[in-house]
Amino acid sequence: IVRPFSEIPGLWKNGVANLYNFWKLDGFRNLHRIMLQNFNTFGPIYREKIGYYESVNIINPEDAAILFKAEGHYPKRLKVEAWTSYRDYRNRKYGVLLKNGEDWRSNRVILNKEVICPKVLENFVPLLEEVGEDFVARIHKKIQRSGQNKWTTDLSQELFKYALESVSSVLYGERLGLMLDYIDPEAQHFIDCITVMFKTTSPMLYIPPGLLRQIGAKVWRDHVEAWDGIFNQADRCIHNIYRQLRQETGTSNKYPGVLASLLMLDKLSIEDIKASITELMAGGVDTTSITLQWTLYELARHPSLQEELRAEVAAARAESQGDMLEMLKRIPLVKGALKETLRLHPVAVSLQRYIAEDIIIQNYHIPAGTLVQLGLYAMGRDPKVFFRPEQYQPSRWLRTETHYFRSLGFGFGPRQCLGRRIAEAEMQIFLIHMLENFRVEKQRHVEVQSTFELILLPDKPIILTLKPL
Ligand code: HEM
Ligand code: 2DC
Repeated sequence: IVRPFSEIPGLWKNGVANLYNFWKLDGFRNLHRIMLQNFNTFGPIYREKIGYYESVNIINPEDAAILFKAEGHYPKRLKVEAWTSYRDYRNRKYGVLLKNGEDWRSNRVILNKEVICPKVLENFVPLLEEVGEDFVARIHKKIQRSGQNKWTTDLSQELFKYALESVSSVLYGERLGLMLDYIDPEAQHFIDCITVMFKTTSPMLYIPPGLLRQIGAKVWRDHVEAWDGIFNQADRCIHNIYRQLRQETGTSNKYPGVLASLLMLDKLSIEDIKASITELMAGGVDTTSITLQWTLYELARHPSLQEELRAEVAAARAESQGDMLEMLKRIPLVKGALKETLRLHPVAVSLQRYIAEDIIIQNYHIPAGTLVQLGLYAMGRDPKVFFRPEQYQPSRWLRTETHYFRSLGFGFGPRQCLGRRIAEAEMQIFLIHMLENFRVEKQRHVEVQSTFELILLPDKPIILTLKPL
């Protein structure tokens, strides 16, 4: 017998009281741990209301499958009101990240062909390979300058620059020059704005931005300033390409980048293109760089695994005579390492959908229109889902262990991460170059955990030592 929605366990009756308790637990930065704890208290399904944010939370892969089967033709995530409010406030168009319904679908279908379809990979790989080589050269230089034949540092800033350089080279078909000694202060400002934008978003998940705006709250003002910085920089890059394209006479056969391809295709309005390119540029920095940072951290903690990966890369290099596209087909363990990183350190604490039809999960009835969240962080650490979840074991992704709805770091289905192919290629190429050039070590006795700033970030600086091989 199916139990009614109202009987789902959890705290959902008093949103304001729950928000107060959440705030006392420093929930704005602990969301992932609070979710984990809620699953321990209530079991594999619970209902919750914090402030004005109401959801049903699930953790099992089998339940995730039910959720995604009910996402409908126009899958819809939690509406991040801080982001839509900014655009409404400044009169800017929503891109694919924030659109919904038919408007989302028609834009997404066109973007898919230029950004995520497998055949564009051959255009991206040479561009990303060049950035990877420049990154390695930059690190060698830093090591030389240190005079110690090694470099010990927090790599975050370097990785932000690597990620921005990579995504820009793919979007614009040209380099920003962030691997050089002197970098454009505007680019650095862009990077800083993204961090602030994410950080200021999380309180506004629970307190409506409209209200915060009315009372002139600092968090809203900082958020607006951050998006302004992001849009200004993206506008500059976009205008630059637009102008070049109009002046261009002869046709070169060099890949011109995603933006120019979209402009020439002429299927989306210029305003729609600008909106989505801006989102791609902003979404392409912290996500991959943090994931790479966590991966280097795990490789530093597991030296013999690091050697195994190095051997795989060396063999792949030999077999493919250095053809990077071929190499990427021969590094299953490197790919497993990235999946393993996203299992233990996902960028997104949860995946969510407003379900399009009624469903039954854990024998509870859930009506259409409900916001259902899959606790991705909690699932990745659940011993019922992953054997010895605390162990970083890339090889688990090679074995016959079931992978059914377990590898969801980029989301699922037609609404999954649009930047997925770029992110995967960028991260794989980065690891190939790093493994071929440096041994990565870390200080002993420093345990790094996650903190929630809309995306999950390391809670303290990760200090690594790079030594040339
Ligand atoms: C959406 C994760 C990198 C752009 C998403 C979603 C996740 C995600 C979980 C939501 C998917 C869903 O609801 O099913 C990641 C991870 C990354 C990464 C783990 C890297 C390790 C990137 C990059 C870009 C990007 C590099 C841009 C180049 C986007 C966009 C969306 C999105 C535009 C919204 C797509 C839509 O609504 O149709 N990402 N992402 N992401 N991501 Fe990523
Ligand atoms: C944050 O409870 C926690 O990929 C909330 O590249 C639910 C939620 C909703 C949407 C998620 C967000 C979480 C985490 C960050 C995500 C975002 C959708 C897209 C975004 C996962 C899980 C991200 C990082 C995009 C960002 C694009 C950029 C232009 C802001």
